Amino acid sequence: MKKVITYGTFDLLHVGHINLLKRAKALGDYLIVAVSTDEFNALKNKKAYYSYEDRKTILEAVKYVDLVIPEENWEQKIADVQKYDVDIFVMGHDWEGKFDFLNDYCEVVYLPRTEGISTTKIKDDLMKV
Ligand code: C2G
Repeated sequence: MKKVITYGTFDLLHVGHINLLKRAKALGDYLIVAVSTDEFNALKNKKAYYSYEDRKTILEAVKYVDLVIPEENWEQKIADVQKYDVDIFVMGHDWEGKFDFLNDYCEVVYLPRTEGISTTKIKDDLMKV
């Protein structure tokens, strides 16, 4: 079984996230999503609209996702890859190069982002309504 992992906040889930999750799953047989906790989001200077628990529940309902785990810090990725026996680490290409150190542990794949959509854009557009 080829296992894939990806990380993110995944707030206000949108087609950009779904496209990422769909392509990540297509690279293997089992997709793990590490969702940023509310505390870790604060470290990323992000304030999600949905709580960690709600973002976890929403992602667990996505057909491409097999397991959701908490992302609590920047340092957990190597341990996660080893703990879950991950073959491929996937992120959107806005992170290009940032996680190449994982190449010692698994394949690292950066996928093109979906243009024209982001959680920030959704929030900004709704402010204009
Ligand atoms: N994404 C995408 N297209 C978009 C928006 C997001 O492909 N239009 C991808 C991002 O590149 C990322 C994933 O969806 O791979 C989740 O995006 P965010 O929730 O914004 O994740 P981020 O805050 O970048 O957290 O340790 C890694 C961090 O936790 C990543």
